[in-house]
Amino acid sequence: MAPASASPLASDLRAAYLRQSTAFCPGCGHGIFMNAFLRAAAALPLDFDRTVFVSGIGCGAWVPSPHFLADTLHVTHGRAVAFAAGVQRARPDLNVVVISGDGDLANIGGNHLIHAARRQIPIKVFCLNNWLFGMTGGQVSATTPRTARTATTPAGNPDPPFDLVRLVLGAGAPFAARWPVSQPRQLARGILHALQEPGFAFVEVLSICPTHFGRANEALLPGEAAQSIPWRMLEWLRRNCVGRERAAGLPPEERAGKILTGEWRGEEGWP
Ligand SMILES: Cc1ncc(C[n+]2csc(CCOP(=O)(O)OP(=O)(O)O)c2C)c(N)n1
Repeated sequence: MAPASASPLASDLRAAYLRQSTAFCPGCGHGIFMNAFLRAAAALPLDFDRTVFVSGIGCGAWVPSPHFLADTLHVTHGRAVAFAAGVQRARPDLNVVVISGDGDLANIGGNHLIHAARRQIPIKVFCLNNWLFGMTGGQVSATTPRTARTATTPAGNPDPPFDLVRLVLGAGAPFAARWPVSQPRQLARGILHALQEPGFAFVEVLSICPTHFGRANEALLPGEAAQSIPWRMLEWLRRNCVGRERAAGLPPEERAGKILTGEWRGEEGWP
């Protein structure tokens, strides 16, 4: 199934792995993740005929289903990890890959996520974190940054967000990674490493939702025109994400408020 070239064109990837083109909003970061995922899949190669993709409900959950040319389970909201654990138990010979959103995996499905990490169930979980519930109109989620405006926190979110990498490592995950869609090469490499892991692996993908998050939080994004929100969000990610190795050498005042990116092994403990 894998395209012949080592660095395939997007059109080769589409032909090899997708049923149809996507219906994401203009500027949505989920398409960048899909591209990075398919590049990692082609590089391995990940045999789509021996892979089951599981997703819940939400925009992120639409990445594998209906798009991927593979067996997909598109299940009830929040239950993707539970279904995936069942598939893995019944068919340990298959690769089981979960792709879903932060609301699906960290709000309604948060309990399943931490227990899958604790039990080190050998599934790969990719969380598309766009900082709110995108599909239902932009409500606050467990990863919405403090003070950010959403449909349900118009005066700013009063609560602190989960750090999903810390959460799963604290629960016992042997591998976790975090990369933004503004760094697609590092993201693809992180996805590849997660897919190569023999046990439970988790990747937090910092995606962007210009339609709901960007429009509600223009004040956080320096710049002028509303139509430039997608690239301003990517710029914001570029400025505010810092690799864990670089962060280790920064003075505390420069590190404060930055989002740590990179890959972590469970035995290292919390980042
Ligand atoms: C049991 C249940 N509760 C609520 C909903 C409504 N609902 C559908 S998608 C969604 C949130 C999706 O957010 P997220 O997982 O972050 O994905 P995104 O759309 O942002 O990619 C909610 C609350 C539902 N479908 N089922």
